[in-house]
Amino acid sequence: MFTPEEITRFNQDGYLIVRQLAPRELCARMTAYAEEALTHEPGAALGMVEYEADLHYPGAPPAREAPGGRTVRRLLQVYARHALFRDWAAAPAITARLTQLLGPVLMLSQAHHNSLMTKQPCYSSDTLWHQDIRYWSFEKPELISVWLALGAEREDNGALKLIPVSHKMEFAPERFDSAAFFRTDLPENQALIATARLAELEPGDVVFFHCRTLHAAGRNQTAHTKFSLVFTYHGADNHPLPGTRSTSLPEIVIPRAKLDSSRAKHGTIRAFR
Ligand SMILES: O=C(O)CCC(=O)C(=O)O
Repeated sequence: MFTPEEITRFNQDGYLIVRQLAPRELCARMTAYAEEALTHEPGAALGMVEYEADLHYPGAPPAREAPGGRTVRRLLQVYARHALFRDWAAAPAITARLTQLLGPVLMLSQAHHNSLMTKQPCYSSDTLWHQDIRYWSFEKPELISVWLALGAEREDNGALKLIPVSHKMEFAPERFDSAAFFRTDLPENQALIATARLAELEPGDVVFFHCRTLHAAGRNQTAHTKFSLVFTYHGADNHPLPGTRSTSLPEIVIPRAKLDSSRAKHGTIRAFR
């Protein structure tokens, strides 16, 4: 469970890092799955991978036919791929904490994230400043992503950078470009970006972050692929809007976590209230 102080910090900053939530052995097994998938690309034919070249982010190969054009940026639909990921998605270490923030019944959205990021050397790209809410259409902007580092994450291999408190800020539409990236040419945006914090992570560390928290990440400048697993959750009282991409795949109802005695101690304090 989160302590009341952690919930206050999440609500204040829009993200929270919890160290060593996943065992190293689990991280190693997930990494082995990803390495195998990158070697054989089993999901490529089914559209279950995303290529760097398709997004055209800075640093990405210009086309799938270009050198490095088959560099996989992430393995998609990991919930459906393997029990390793399904079990993690429903692990009490995650879900007990999320119920404190999102309410008693948790849903996992398969329509974005639900992926294993594979930030590879040579051909990875810069993810510019953005809020993840751009990926979803829900009744309320109340979704939380859970980012599990499977290896060390540092600035030089493209660790996340997050801007504290940005989830509470209202931004005029002009502060974003046409692709919904937060513009870096505006002095008021630059001032905010200067407050960003780097999320340096060890394997097993988890970042919980709000869907309105501005974040970015650089490309991988090391010789080793960086692997991170990301799922996104919302409360059952927050529905995806019909006819949008958010309803393109079934929502997963996450079984209720078995709560330990610390729940009695800390209680349930919902965020977003
Ligand atoms: O690792 C990265 O490049 C960041 C990914 C990201 O922010 C996203 O997919 O929303």
